[in-house]
Amino acid sequence: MRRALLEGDVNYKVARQFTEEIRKKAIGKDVAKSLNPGQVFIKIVYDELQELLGGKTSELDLAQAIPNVIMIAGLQGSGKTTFAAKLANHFKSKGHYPLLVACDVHRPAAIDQLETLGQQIDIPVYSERGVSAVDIARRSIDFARKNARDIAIIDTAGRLHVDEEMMREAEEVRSAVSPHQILFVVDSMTGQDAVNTAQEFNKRLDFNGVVLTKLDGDARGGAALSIRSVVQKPIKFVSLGEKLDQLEVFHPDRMSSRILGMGDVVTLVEKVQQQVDEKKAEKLEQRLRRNEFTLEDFRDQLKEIKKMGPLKDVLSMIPGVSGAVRNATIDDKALTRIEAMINSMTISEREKPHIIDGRRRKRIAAGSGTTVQDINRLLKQFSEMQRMFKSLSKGKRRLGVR
Ligand SMILES: Nc1nc2c(ncn2[C@@H]2O[C@H](COP(=O)(O)OP(=O)(O)OP(=O)(O)O)[C@@H](O)[C@H]2O)c(=O)[nH]1
Ligand SMILES: [Mg+2]
Repeated sequence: MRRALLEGDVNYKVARQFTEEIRKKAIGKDVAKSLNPGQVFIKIVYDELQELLGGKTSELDLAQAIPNVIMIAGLQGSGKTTFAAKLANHFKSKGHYPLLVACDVHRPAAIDQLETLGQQIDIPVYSERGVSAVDIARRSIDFARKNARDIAIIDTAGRLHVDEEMMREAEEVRSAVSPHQILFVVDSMTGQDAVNTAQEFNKRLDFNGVVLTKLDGDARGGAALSIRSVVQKPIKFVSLGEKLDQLEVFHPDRMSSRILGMGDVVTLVEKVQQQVDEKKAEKLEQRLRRNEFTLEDFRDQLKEIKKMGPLKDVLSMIPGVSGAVRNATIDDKALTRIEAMINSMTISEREKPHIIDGRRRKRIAAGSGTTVQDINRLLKQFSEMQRMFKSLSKGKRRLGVR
């Protein structure tokens, strides 16, 4: 599990702490009759993830002041300007009158970018050219007051790396306008680095909350886990695309589902859940290889699958399958029916299914409460399966695989 977390960009210290916590909680835990140990374990992991992500949703509180000042900070390209516009749009849709403030005076096109975004969502942008960031910030507050804008969102300049000049400028802007909220924007694709950057910004600016951007990509959300627990500041929003309405309030419970739903952690949990006796599996593999797979082995396999819980849950844990399975109806009774049919066979019938003639089929159907058609179908499927194993093991031999 720790390895899976590391691969998912979770900081190593956080991963260690997390697995230790899970271990403590899982060992000695009573398993309710209606659940199996695997399900209980997943629940423990889910709860712990949610706790690590902050427990409950942390709303962005607005102060009584007019205007409310929200300052945005973060590295270059992290998505500050895009987020500033998204946030303005978010407040507008809740009946507020935001003002965007262009304090990135270092990159020539930065002001234009914010102005273009402002136009798209019909929100004014305060900007001045050839003036320092601090002056723009200060004057924008007056402008907001005079123009009845109740929230000022200040977009600041980013740098490629944390550097002294950028930090100083951000600190100056902060002391000039005393923001009610400072939000730190971080690109969730930056993985482990995100934690270091967050720590640096937190040291200098003591920000109030975190915004994770680019979660629409294949970032695994590990950054979210690490930042939250290393800097102890809540994640407020997640940004999920370039369109200005692709912003979501951060919900720890949904994020833990996302992390679990990704398969990385789940595959490991699955291993715990399967509880397959390795020796048994090895024996089975040998039988398969020697082409001795019988209906009896088949029945044992079905039992293993059933042990893992409802078939739908089992399937939905396989990465990539979950979406399709969620809406499908899967008949767990089918497994029980097959088991009943095999149980009604004699040992020699299970080992040599070809001896099962019409009379025997009738007897097995009657014994298992099924029909002759059901028996026909099972035997046909089983012989197809055997054929498949046969061709698989032949193929392996040809490829020189043991
Ligand atoms: N896919 C995706 N792209 C995003 C997201 N947020 C921002 N972007 C893109 O990332 C790039 C950088 O975003 P900006 O908002 O300009 O980042 P910035 O932090 O203001 O950058 P600087 O001002 O140069 O420091 C742009 O191409 C955005 O369209 C997001 O949530 N998802
Ligand atoms: Mg920008």
